[in-house]
Amino acid sequence: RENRLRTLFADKKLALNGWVSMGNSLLAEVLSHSGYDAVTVDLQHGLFSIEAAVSILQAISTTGAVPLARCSENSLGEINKLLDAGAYGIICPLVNTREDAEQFVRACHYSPRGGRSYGPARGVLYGGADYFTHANRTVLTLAMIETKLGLANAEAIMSVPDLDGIFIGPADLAIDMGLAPDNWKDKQVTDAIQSLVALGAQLGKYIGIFAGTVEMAQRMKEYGLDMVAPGTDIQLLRAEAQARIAALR
Ligand code: 3PY
Ligand code: MG
Repeated sequence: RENRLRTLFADKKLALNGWVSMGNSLLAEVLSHSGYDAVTVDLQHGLFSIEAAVSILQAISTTGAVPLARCSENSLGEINKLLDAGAYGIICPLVNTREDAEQFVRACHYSPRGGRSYGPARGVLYGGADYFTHANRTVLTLAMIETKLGLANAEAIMSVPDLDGIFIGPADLAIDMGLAPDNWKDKQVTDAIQSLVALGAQLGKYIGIFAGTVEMAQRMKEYGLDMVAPGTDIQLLRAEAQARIAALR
């Protein structure tokens, strides 16, 4: 099966990415039915482990949303399990150097392009019986740039062969710049985001970002991002609960 995120990228269309940080497959199924182009299972900040991620990936793949996962760290073992479980793309946190990016890309590709080990139990169910022959080119690899070091090394990171692109972590980046995590409007952060978007356009790489509010997501759309994740499941639930309570108090 093709990866529809690649088609959207080729057509220069913005992809909207849902974010699962609660370890419940029904919630993931509900979210995935809402019309997102992709839904990400977050193993880094989601308070659950790999077993829960499997049923969440199953829930996402009952819909047309492309199942993605954010691994908890740059680990061959965990990344291989997530791909075996049917993730069609991996977002890797805290990629700070070219070496980090090379390690990440190797974990996502079978030899000779990498060192991924074979055993795609659900990969073949989601991706098709020919999974092995196309996995290296269908699975999307996004390295997170979310530190000053990562930002300084952005061009070297983005130049790694077989890395599809980056996913910007504005909260960690703001913290590393000495700002509050939600201070994305600070010029240091917006300048960084815009320079990464320009670099992506120059190098033909995919650029995604997390945006906790609708206002931020709209601004990121204006900046020309390829993918925006407009809030986590928890953020959506809280915002809507608070809005309804405020409307009725
Ligand atoms: C960040 O903003 O640091 C993130 O990792 C968002 O997912
Ligand atoms: Mg982060």
